[in-house]
Amino acid sequence: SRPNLALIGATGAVGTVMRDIVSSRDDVWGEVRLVASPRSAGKVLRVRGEDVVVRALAPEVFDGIDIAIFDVPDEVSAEWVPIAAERGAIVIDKSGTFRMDPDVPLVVPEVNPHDARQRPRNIISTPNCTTLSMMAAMGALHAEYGLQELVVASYQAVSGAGVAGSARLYDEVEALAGDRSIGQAAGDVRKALANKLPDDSPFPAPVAFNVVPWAGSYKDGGWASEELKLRNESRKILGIPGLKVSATCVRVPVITTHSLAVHARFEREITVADAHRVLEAAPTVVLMDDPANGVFPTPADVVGTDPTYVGRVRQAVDFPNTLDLFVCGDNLRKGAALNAAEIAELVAAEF
Ligand code: 11C
Repeated sequence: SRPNLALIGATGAVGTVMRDIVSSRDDVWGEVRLVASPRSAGKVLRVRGEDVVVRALAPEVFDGIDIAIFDVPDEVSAEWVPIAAERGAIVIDKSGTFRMDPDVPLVVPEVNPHDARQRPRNIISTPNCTTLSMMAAMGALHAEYGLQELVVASYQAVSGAGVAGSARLYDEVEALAGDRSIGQAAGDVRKALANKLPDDSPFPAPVAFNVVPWAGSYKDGGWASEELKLRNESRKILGIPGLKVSATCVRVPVITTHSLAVHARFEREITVADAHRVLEAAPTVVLMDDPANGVFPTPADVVGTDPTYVGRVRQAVDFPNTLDLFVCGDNLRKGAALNAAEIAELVAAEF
């Protein structure tokens, strides 16, 4: 039979892409129910070519629901995911709340699909969009060459911070456009924005004409939460508890698509040709690696598409068994909605 699906957080940045993805992939669903905060209840949104009225989050919205995909803030998931699971829905949760719970699998279908079957709490988590942006590629390389260490620098798009993140970059660019005196003196971008925009940016510094070495919340030792998530989640997904990971997460003036510069050390000797062979064989990875002819992935060229793109694969000159490479992935698609939809389809196949 066809399971009934609920999308919780249907009006957010990821929710919008989620409706598009559910509408364009093979339709395996019975009812598709849209749920959001009371503020958005009553709105009419399109999904699968039909108008659906958004319902306010309440215990009853899970009645008759088999699978519920949550994309809401951590604290909303903490409260509502257990309610949905107790009422019989299998929950796929995008928040950070349950990802490291040993009784909750953290799943990337290309890497650890079998983990989705062990879900004692009726909850499956889907990873952080930064972690996800490299998982299909790194999982494929790990399967053959055994990953030991990852050093990563991220170049994260503003839509990782939701609708407000994208709105802020558009507003900043508009506020600064045409002023060719800007970006030449310390603090001038900040000052120009302070005169034109409210002081309510989701980012701790101007993001237009700038890069911001911070993503997420403050953690002990000066780490940003995104950097620790990248470490902990990579270990769990790949099933390598001792994987050495160090990351620096940076926000850049890109609307959507996260990029990562990855320095990866393997157990076995690996050449660029080896990596090309593995990545070309990985069904959801696209290799774009011909830099002599200007071929490498950039966010502007991959946004709105599903695969993980890899380029700039090089053998690290001074490090044995080590590659450097550049990865791009749409943070709202594979980084969020698409991965959740793929997990939901894995579960739906059990019905
Ligand atoms: C960002 N990756 O780009 C974040 C947003 O743990 O799912 C998602 C946070 C998370 O800001």
